[in-house]
Amino acid sequence: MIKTIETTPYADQKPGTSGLRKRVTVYQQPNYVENYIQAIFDSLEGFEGQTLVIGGDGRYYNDVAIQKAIKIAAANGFGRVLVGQGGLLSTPAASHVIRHHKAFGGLVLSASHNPGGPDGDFGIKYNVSNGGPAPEKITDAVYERTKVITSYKIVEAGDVDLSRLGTQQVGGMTVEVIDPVADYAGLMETLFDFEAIRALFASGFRMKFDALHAITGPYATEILEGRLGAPKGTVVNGVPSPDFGGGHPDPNLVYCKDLYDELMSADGPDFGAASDGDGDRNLIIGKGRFVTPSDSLALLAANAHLAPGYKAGIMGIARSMPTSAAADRVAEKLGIEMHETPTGWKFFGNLLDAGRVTICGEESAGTGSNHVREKDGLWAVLLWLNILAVRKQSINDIVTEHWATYGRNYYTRHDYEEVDAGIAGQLMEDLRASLPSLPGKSFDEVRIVYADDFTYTDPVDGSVSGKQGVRIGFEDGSRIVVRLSGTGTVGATLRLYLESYEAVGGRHDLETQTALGSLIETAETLTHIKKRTGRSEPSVIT
Ligand code: VG1
Ligand code: CO
Repeated sequence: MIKTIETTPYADQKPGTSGLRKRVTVYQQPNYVENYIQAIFDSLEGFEGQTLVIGGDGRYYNDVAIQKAIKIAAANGFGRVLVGQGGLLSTPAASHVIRHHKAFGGLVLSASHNPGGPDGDFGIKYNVSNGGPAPEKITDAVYERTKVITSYKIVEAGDVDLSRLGTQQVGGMTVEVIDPVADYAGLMETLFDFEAIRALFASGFRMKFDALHAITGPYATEILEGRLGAPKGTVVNGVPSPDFGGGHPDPNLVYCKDLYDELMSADGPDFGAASDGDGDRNLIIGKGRFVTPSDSLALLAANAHLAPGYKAGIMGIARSMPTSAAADRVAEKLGIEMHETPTGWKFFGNLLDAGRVTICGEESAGTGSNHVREKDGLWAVLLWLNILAVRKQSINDIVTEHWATYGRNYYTRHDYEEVDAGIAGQLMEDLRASLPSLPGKSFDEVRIVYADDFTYTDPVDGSVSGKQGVRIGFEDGSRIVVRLSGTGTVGATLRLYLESYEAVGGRHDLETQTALGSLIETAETLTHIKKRTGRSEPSVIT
């Protein structure tokens, strides 16, 4: 029985960088989930009888939201829902399931690297038929719809048993509960040389993968320990928990400090890795060497041909604007296209669909390829393993050789979290207003050559996205970027990105914060972030 329920709009359902992320308590308001999902369906056309994929990272409220989503999908006329067992699907696996089963789209329920639990965050993101996050054209339409919505449709039915594999019926729609890992693991086997990686583990190579009590646990356990023969215990914190074991599922050096310390010790493992809440980010640490995400993108692009899935070479590389230019040097050497896009994976979709790029990455620990339309944490780990199995060198050697060939882009990001939104907004406005006066000025005897607010014109469909972050570039290739986060749920988060280039033959062994010391000071002079926020230090340095 389909029921139409009257509702009133919420004013705050504007999707950010990656879907609608809010506190769980916000989502628990009457009809909050229902309004948003109905607004998504109202903004789409032609899904009658089609397949919708639903899955999430298992965080608190996942189960409640999924039952609602299934019943609203049935009432709106979808023909079939594919849902991961237990409601689980990592973000890259959801992307693959959408593509593999030719679904119309999918709902990915996650707040990614944000903490979970009753006081944590929740999120809903809509992905389109290519498996990628909906483009701005759709997210803008959804937001407009949420502001005027007056009713939603839902079937009256009992809950679906998400623990049972196989098909069930909900109000005339088929719901198929699928193994969340199988399709994805199968895809990985087509891309990488599992035999070579098996031999690497058999030779005594030791690895530690920290799933941070989040979604990659089942995937990493099946693939690394199950199919690749890594010793039991290689995967730690491998059982997803609704509040991520009370932790912060963000794979950076702050929240993975223990893993980092282990890798820096002489008797630690050869390789350390971690992924975030929804499985699309990656942290890569070799013995004695942390690999920055920007460097990792460049290294993976330069070595991808060593894996079977990329043996014909890559078509091009894309990186988000704040990501360091290390990958640009690889593209130049390979003679392939290089693209600079705004922050957020949705901007890579068109380039990947058009076959113009094969590998994409962001400084925020996101790397991926044309195998899906999301960034993919475990994919990056497996590509690293494949490269290590072929090159038979340590990560440290591979990284330092790379710098010797291409030069080194020193890079860091300073986050100021939960800043007063008014102060942060005003700071950005004032900074923007100061931009025209900056070119030509010198700091530490280095001249500013450009200062702008990044505008992206999509080379495939011509769509234009403005105000994507302030960038100030210097004549020696160094760069300061400032933007406001679009994934936070409390106040505002200011992100300051700093980069400098040390050419081939230069000093490649400096500590990052030291190497960037004078640029960090210049950034404060130009932005007054510390002064205006009253913070003496960033909340997180990555
Ligand atoms: C952040 C990152 C961005 C990433 C986004 C989603 O966005 O900077 O690179 O694509 O999170 O990642 P923002 O707007 O807060 O800077 V995930 O793993 O949270 O889906
Ligand atoms: Co994520």
